[in-house]
Amino acid sequence: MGCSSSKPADQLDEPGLEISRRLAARTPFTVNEVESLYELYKKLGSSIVQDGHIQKEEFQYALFRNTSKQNLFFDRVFDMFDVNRDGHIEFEEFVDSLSVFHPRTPNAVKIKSAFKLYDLRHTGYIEREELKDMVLALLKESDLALSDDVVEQIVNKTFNEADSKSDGKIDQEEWENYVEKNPSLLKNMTLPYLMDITLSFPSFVMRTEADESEL
Ligand SMILES: [Ca+2]
Ligand SMILES: [Ca+2]
Ligand SMILES: [Ca+2]
Repeated sequence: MGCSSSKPADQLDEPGLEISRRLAARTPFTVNEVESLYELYKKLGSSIVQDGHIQKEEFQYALFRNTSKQNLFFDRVFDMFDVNRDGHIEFEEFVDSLSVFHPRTPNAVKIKSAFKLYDLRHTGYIEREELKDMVLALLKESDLALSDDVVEQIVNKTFNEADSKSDGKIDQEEWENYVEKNPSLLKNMTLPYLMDITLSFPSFVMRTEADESEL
């Protein structure tokens, strides 16, 4: 399947029943839900650059309502969605990546994806600095201002608990054990509204439009 075309969104081909079925077979989404996701994809993919793919700015705008804020966590989420690293999110990447956040997706899959999110420098391990950068980014996102000392304490405590082999880095296995003991770490890896996409997305989209017009 070619994905080099850059047709305007309104001329984009529908994904077709075969692709919808294939995506439904490998994700928790039904064929109908995949089709609803396509409507959302088209909408997001033409919100800034009218080429039908989701660009980084469009993705950032969809998540944060702005295109300028620097956010470490966002960069990693975008990398996670852009599997083939061509700078935009194709429809199949969109559905596959969203499916990770589905309530019915096994925790093992979520744990692996969370590990990749935290391994900011793609070294195959979560290093202490990466954990700290991540904690800082998440605190900033939630507008929590904690002193450096407190942040250091959180990072040290977390790191020492997770690094059970005490080699100064968290490997995949240590991470799995740590998350099993601290399941709240996976909270961000589940989006409850993905449970019933056909019903929830229309209202999600409408609410989004209402928010914009209030500005
Ligand atoms: Ca891509
Ligand atoms: Ca790393
Ligand atoms: Ca370790």
